[in-house]
Amino acid sequence: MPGLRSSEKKLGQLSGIFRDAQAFRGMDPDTIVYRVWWWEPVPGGTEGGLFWGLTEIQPGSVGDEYYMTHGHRHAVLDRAEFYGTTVGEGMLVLRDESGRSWFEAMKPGSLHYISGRVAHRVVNTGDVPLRFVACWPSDAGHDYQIAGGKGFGARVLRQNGKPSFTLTEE
Ligand code: S6P
Ligand code: ZN
Repeated sequence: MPGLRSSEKKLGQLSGIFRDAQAFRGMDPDTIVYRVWWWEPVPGGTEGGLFWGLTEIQPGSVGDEYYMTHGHRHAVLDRAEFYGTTVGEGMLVLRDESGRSWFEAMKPGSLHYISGRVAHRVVNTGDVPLRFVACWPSDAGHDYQIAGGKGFGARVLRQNGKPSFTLTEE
């Protein structure tokens, strides 16, 4: 099908994202953290079209911080997005322009509406690959600057064997 794409994100491409730099340096940079398959039925930038994607995040952690996506907000700021979880458990970490950070629990069947202007990142807190589908406008684009290791104001860390959403000063 024309417009079908895929990409994989390896640990080495997520430098600066995880808090424990020492643990990060001790890991294999070729380890795949997540993969994305998506369909662009119209060219990127087309007004009025939609893209559809599937993301699969592996279980794992860097130190006590669970594997997660890089995170972004949309380049065209007011463009929203839907996420729907199909397999696994995780947390959708969100941050609005005022700097308020919060999360939504992800589990099979959970649906999430991400308003425009809100940065979004997904964390796999479970023992199996976390899969979610996404639908977003074809002219949304991506701005990855917000998440250059900082910018979300929150981290999901394993504490006493359980995921804990922790606000940070970053
Ligand atoms: C696109 C949508 C997802 C992410 C994917 C990977 O708007 O939010 O398809 O691109 O989950 O995350 P990231 O932060 O590396 O783009
Ligand atoms: Zn997005």
